[in-house]
Amino acid sequence: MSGMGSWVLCFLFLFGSGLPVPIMNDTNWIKDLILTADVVEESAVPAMPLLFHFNDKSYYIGSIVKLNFFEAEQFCSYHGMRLLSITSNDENVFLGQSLIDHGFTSASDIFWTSGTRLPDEEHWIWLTTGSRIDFTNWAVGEPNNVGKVEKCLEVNRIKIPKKRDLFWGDQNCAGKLYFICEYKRPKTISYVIDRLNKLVNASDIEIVV
Ligand SMILES: [Ca+2]
Repeated sequence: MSGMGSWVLCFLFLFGSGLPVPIMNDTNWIKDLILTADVVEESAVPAMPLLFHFNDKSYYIGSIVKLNFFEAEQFCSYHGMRLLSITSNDENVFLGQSLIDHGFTSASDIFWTSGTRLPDEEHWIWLTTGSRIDFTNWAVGEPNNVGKVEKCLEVNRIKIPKKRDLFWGDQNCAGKLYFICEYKRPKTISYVIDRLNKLVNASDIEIVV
């Protein structure tokens, strides 16, 4: 079994055991995930999770598999984190530079945040905190709500190669993208590192779906 295949099965095992995770119980969704993971593997993205820190937050780059907005939030929360919120220019620049440092600058490197305007389809909020989005860094022409179905907020480094900060855009929430989780850093980061190590070390688990 390939390393990525093991990762996918590990992922399915974690979501299929323990706490109830309604979305993950959908068989068709699981088939989609496996198919998506095969595509991800072919694109040779980094095989290991990435973790970095800024002020009191730690961030995890979800680049193992592409998920929709809701699945991404579920992945983060299941693993003790939450989907990304960006509350300042400093944080936005830091994240942009971090993605550059880790090589996430290709056209396929687009990441879900927890930003959405689903509640009233007008005002943007961070879903995970309930806070209104005050600081923004929309790219020119965004948010453009193409097809009137773009209700969730993605970030990427595609269109501003000479700047360090993140480009923001609205996107269809059902789209499959990478994602960034965040975690309020405790006094020691050992808890987060321990959880990620468990994810990595569990890669030999085999599950029959
Ligand atoms: Ca858009």
